[in-house]
Formats: sequence, structure tokens, C-alpha cells
Amino acid sequence: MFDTLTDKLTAVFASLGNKGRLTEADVDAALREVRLALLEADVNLKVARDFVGQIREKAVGGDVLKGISPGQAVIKLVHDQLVTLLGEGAHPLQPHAAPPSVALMVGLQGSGKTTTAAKLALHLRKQGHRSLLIAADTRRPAAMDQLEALGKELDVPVYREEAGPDDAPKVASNGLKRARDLGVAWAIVDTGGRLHVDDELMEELAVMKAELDPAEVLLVVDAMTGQDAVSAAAAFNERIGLTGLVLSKLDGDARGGAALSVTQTTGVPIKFAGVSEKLDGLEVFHPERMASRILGMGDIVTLVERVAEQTTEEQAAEMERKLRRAEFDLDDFLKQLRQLQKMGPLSSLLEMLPGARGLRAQLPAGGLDERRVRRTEAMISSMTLWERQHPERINGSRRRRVAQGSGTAPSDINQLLSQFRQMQKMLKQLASGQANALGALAGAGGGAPTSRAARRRAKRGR
Ligand SMILES: Nc1nc2c(ncn2[C@@H]2O[C@H](COP(=O)(O)OP(=O)(O)O)[C@@H](O)[C@H]2O)c(=O)[nH]1
Ligand SMILES: [Mg+2]
Repeated sequence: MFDTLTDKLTAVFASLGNKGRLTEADVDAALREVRLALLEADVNLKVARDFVGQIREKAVGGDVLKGISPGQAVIKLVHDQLVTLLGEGAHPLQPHAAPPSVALMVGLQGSGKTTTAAKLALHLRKQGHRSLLIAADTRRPAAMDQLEALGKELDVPVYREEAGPDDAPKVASNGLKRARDLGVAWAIVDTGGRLHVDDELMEELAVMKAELDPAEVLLVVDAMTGQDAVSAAAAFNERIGLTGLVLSKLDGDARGGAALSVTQTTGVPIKFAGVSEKLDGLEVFHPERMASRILGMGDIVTLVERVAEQTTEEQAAEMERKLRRAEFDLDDFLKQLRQLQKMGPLSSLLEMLPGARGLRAQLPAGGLDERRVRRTEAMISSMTLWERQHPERINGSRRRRVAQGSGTAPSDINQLLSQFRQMQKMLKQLASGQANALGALAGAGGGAPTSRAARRRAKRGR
């Protein structure tokens, strides 16, 4: 996601970042490029203009240009303005005081309502809340089947009943009664959609909203539809009133314009982002992390959280430390390999590492090859712990022994070792690249410096 935008902004900043002194003309030229990049990403014209205007005011009006590293200060201004644009801070679900709270899922057909309803049930369960899914897309029996299947997959109860096409409000109300009986925390109501905003549908949703008194009315918008998503959001908000947005399909090659304009245009916060078809592919939307990703600074926090879902806290902290400092031996490699398989496509993980986006092109399509992974696993398993920690010391006779133990050839071991060396090199580059990005923010007076290099740099800057 946001690939082109990130590339463009990175290029603009590369030209700014290292200059010791900036003139107003330098800033104007850079901001012109920023505005073009936003427009190309399908950001609303007015939003893009205001965005750049506000940065210019702060850059030229304040003391930014007189500071020690004005280029980095401008980057920080852009970062902060992105955070503002994206809605500042996370926006968790707001339950009613007395359960069950209703979450009404609305949106155009195909936007991802049914999938997101199920993802939400899983998300809530991870937080210790039970929910009931209610199949109120009564015009499409297939949609009710779909929800029922997803519920089964998650082991979350689904309410459905025989119903005519116009019975959605009745089904939803009956479902809510069931939710009360079950004593669940949330009733998640899946509704029907149309290809376009249409009066009849809006009327039906308005009736449901009046009857259900939902705690949350969540509009699911497809990020890939760009400005159409923004106008749909405006229309839904005007007609029925929304409490939050879910931006689905951010994993696709969305240009990102919808994400960047929708909150500004409607005043409704983005609460979640859909990042894969799978049911665990829902993320709480964090504007700061998204801004960092857009600026190519990576999103270590989300990456570590995702790892943490599969591991203990200590393991996650350890991995973060190793990633940041590029201390990574073959034993870690083996552990990560096993975890990666559980964590989803490698490409989506790389997106979160600062400076690693370019590497994605080199990944085999379709992610990790199961057979190769198992072979690698066998090879590393046949090494002693000492060998895993000192791969550079694996000589010819050790190589033969490991090959024999794992049923491979010494040349396979060679290949593995050379791949590993490359990876180590890459991690070192990433670690220093990240220090640069974070150091830029720290040096400009931004967030807490996290790496030793960044701390050192920040100290020098002050
Ligand atoms: N890649 C991706 N696909 C998604 C995401 N959310 C939904 N989908 C897919 O989009 C299609 C439509 O989703 P569905 O939930 O049926 O949409 P609905 O018509 O609004 O209920 C399905 O194929 C989903 O698997 C997402 O975040 N990422
Ligand atoms: Mg549906």
C-alpha cells in the first residue's frame, strides 16, 4: 500500500534531508513535489492543498528554517501533518454501558462488510469479549451463508432466520434479543449493500439504526476505490450518521488517497484497517504508525505486535532488540522462519521494516515455499547450537556432516550460509537505516529516540 506515494516522498526528502541550510524557495519547491505526490495518490484536491499550506506556514513562519537541520525539521512537519490528517491517535470501539452493544456494519456491496464483521468478532475475542454475528443481509441468501461459514470457522455464534428480502430490520431486532439471551458483549450486525448509494437502502439502514440504537455504526470502505470511497463515506454519514470507518483492502495496490482524505472530508475517524482476506487481517488503525509507514520509516511497533500475537512478550522484545541491532544468528533465523510461517505473507511484514520496501520485489510470488522452508529447517536443525551461533566458522567437514544429517548436499549448505550472510548484511543496513529515520525525528525534536545511534545523534543535535 502507498508504494508510489512513499517512493515520491522519500525522493523529495532525500533532496532536503542533508542540506544544512534551506531557503524559502527550497521549501516551496519541496512542498510542490509533496502536493503532486499526494494528488497522484488520489488525495482530494482541497485536502492536498490545505495539507501543504499548513506545513508551509509552520516551516516558513516558525524558526524551522533557522534550526540546525532544517531538512529534517521539514520532514517532521510532514510526518506530524500526516498524523493529523489521518485522525490522531487510535479510536477504539465505544461500547454502551449495558451489554450487548450493537455494531452495525454498513457499506457498498463488495466493500468487505461480511468479512469485516467476522474479523471484528475475532478482534473482540482477543480482547476477551464474546459476540454474536447477526445475518441481516436478507436480500442475498448467499451472504447469510457466508457469514454463517465465517462464524463456524471462528467458533462464534451466528443468528439467522428464514426471511423475506425486506425483513432485515426484523431479523436484526430478533438477533439482538438472542444476543441478550446469550449474554454476549457485542452484537455485530451484517447488512446488505448496493453497488451505489441508494435511497431504499439508506432508508432501511436508518430504520435499523433507530431500532437497534447501535453503539457503533461502522462504514466499511474499500481503499482501492479511492475518491469513490470518500464520497460514499460522506453520503452514508449524512444519511445515517457514522461512528467510525473501516478501511478494507489496504493490502491491495491502493494508492492511498481514500485513507488520506476520508477523515478530513467527513470528520469520521478510521478505526480499523483490513490488511488481508484472512480473518486475522484486521488492524487497529494507528495514524502515527501509518504516517511512519507512508514516509518509508517502517512500523516496527506493529511488526513487533504481530510477532507478539504468536509469541511471548519476552520473545517479542528479544526479536525487536535483535532486529534493531542486527544481531541475528542461524538459531534466530530458524525460530523466525517457523514464526513467519504463522504470521502471514512475508511481503506484508517487510512493508513494516524501515527501508525494506524495495526488497519486496525480490520475494518469490506467493510467499514462502513450504518445501524450501522445511529443507532449511532440516539443515539448521542438523547444526549444533555453536554452529548456529557461529555460521562463519562452519568449515568443510562440518558442512559435510550437516548435509549428511539433513539429507542434503554440502552445496545446499553453502547456499544456505551465503543466503544467511546476505540477510545479515541486509539487517545491518536496515538497522542503520532505521536509526537514520528515527534520528531525523529525534534531531528535529520529535519522538523518543530509541536506538543508541539515534540517542547519540539527538544529543549532538541539542
Ligand atoms: N485482500 C483483502 N480482501 C478483502 C478484505 N476485506 C474483504 N476482502 C474481500 O473482499 C471481498 C468482498 O468481501 P465481503 O465481506 O463479501 O463484502 P460485502 O459485500 O461488503 O459483505 C471478499 O472476497 C473478501 O475476501 C481485505 O482487507 N483485504
Ligand atoms: Mg456481505
